[in-house]
Order: sequence, then structure tokens, then C-alpha cells
Amino acid sequence: MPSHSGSDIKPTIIAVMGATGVGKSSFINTVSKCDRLPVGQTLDSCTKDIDEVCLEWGETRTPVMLVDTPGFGDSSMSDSEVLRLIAKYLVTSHRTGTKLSGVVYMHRISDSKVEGGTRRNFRMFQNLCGSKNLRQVVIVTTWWDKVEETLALQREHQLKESGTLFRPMLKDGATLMRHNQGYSSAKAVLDHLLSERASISLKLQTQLVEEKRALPVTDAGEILNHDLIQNARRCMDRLAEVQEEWKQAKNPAIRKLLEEERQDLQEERKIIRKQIRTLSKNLNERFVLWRILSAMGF
Ligand SMILES: Nc1nc2c(ncn2[C@@H]2O[C@H](COP(=O)(O)OP(=O)(O)OP(=O)(O)O)[C@@H](O)[C@H]2O)c(=O)[nH]1
Ligand SMILES: [Mg+2]
Repeated sequence: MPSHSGSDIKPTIIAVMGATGVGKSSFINTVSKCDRLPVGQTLDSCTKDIDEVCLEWGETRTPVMLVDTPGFGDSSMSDSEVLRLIAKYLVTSHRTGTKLSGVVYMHRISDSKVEGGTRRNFRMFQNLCGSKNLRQVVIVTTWWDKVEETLALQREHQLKESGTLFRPMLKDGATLMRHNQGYSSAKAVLDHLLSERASISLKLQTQLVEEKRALPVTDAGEILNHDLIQNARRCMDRLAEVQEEWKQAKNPAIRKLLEEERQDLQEERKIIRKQIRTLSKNLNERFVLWRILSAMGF
């Protein structure tokens, strides 16, 4: 079924996103009935760049391109770098008029808690999509085999009902589906997305291309900035406190501890500065971020 023909008809695109290790590449391999995409064998993240698999779908042999993306929460790449890669791909396809027909967001049902990072990634995904066209968005839960059924159903219910997780997107038209690693559950996702042949623009595409915004000031980029700015603020506040405590301290042992903490905070400050440089590759973007941070003395 995978096709690499030089057909002139532009394929319709389906992008697959989600945290690292949820099974994005495995899903694409299963539905395209090929094993072209490398799949993670260790705890380390596997996909490092955007990758594409072409296939012809259904009796009409509709050309479809499945787009694999690196996972958020990657062990070797920051979430900003992942968002940047996805944004670059979406902008290029928007400019070249390639039809985006759907987005799949994968979530592991076996995760016992929805940690802060997962929540933030989902919020970023939500902001990347916006609230229009959500009929072409499917949230797919994976890893059903690794959790007892009653517990998995309970978790699915919580995810569906939580106002800070899936409920807002489902209310606006997104669909929740399950994938059990088999072909039929993967096919159901594609059938759903391709049934209407709809072409959509995501909010991130509109903000970057039509509104000409810099990535850090798009709704999705701001979710990442928010954390970065909070971290910068916490680091600066603690640094000021440590300097004050050091001045007051008479005991050499306490002064030594405070000096060590000051050095750690300076290191942290360097890391945050590096993250800002990665997040904002062009001058305009960097200017926006530095303006916010310099206002707080960073
Ligand atoms: N038990 C179980 N394992 C799964 C499932 N889906 C994927 N896996 C395994 O999970 C590992 C990671 O799968 P990938 O498809 O590489 O995950 P990914 O989302 O592409 O990960 P990144 O590329 O790191 O973002 C592989 O060993 C898969 O075989 C599932 O539903 N159940
Ligand atoms: Mg992958």
C-alpha cells in the first residue's frame, strides 16, 4: 500500500503528534502496512525529525501523506525545538497549498498520572489547533494492552471529562478513538479523517502565515514561553534572595552553602538563556522574548 510514485496529484496530509513513546511511528507503520519508520526500542526518544510516508487510501486510491513528528518530552530535543520543526513543516505545506486533512494526537492510556509535562503538551496541541475544524482532529489513546481494562476505562472517562484535558476539544468537535496496535483500529482513524475530504488550516498556520506572527507569540508558542518566563522569574527572585541572605549571614558554613546555591542559579540562568536562543531563531522573535525578560532584569 505505501506509494512513492511521482504522481502530480498533491497528497492530502495527516499529521501525527503526541508525547515521545506513545506510538506515533508504530501507528503510521501499521496503517501503511510497512515498517519504514524507525520505532523506539529503548527509553530514549526515537524520531528526531519530521518524516513522511505516502500511501493510497481506499477504493478511490486517494493519495495520503502521513506525517510523523518527533515527540514532545523528547530526551534529546527541547519541546521548543519540536514545536519549531512542526511549525516549519506546517508553514511550508500551507504556503505550497498542500491540503491538511487531519491531525492525530496520541496519548498513552497506561500512564497512571497525567503529569505537568503531558498537560502542557496537550495545552500546546490545543493552542496549535485552535477551536475551529476540530472535526478533523482525532485524539487516539494507545497502550491499552498494558493496563487492566476497568482501570483503563476509568482513565478514559477522566480524560474525556476533564476541563483541563480532552473535554474542551471534544466539545468543539474532536473525536476520541482507541488504537490497540492492530490494523483495524488504525484504519478506523484514517477512515474517520478522510471521510469528509475536508481541508483545514490550523490556528498555528493562520497565525504564522496570515498574521505573520513570530513563533513565540503564537498561541502554541506562548505556552512554552509561559513556562520559560516563569522559570526565569523564579530563578531571578531566588538569586536576589540568596544575595541578600549571603550579606546577612555571619556563619562561614552558611555563607558557603549560599555561595553554592548562587552558582547553581547562575548555571540555571545560563541554561534558560540558551533555551531562549533555541526558541527564538530569528531576530524578531528573540527581540520579543528579550523585551519581556529584560523588563524583569533577566
Ligand atoms: N505495549 C505497547 N507498546 C507499544 C504500543 N504502541 C507502541 N508501542 C511500543 O512503544 C515503543 C515506542 O513506539 P514508537 O512508535 O517509536 O513511539 P513514538 O511515539 O514514535 O516515539 P518518538 O519517536 O520517540 O516520539 C515501541 O517499542 C513500540 O513497539 C502499544 O499500544 N502497546
Ligand atoms: Mg517516532
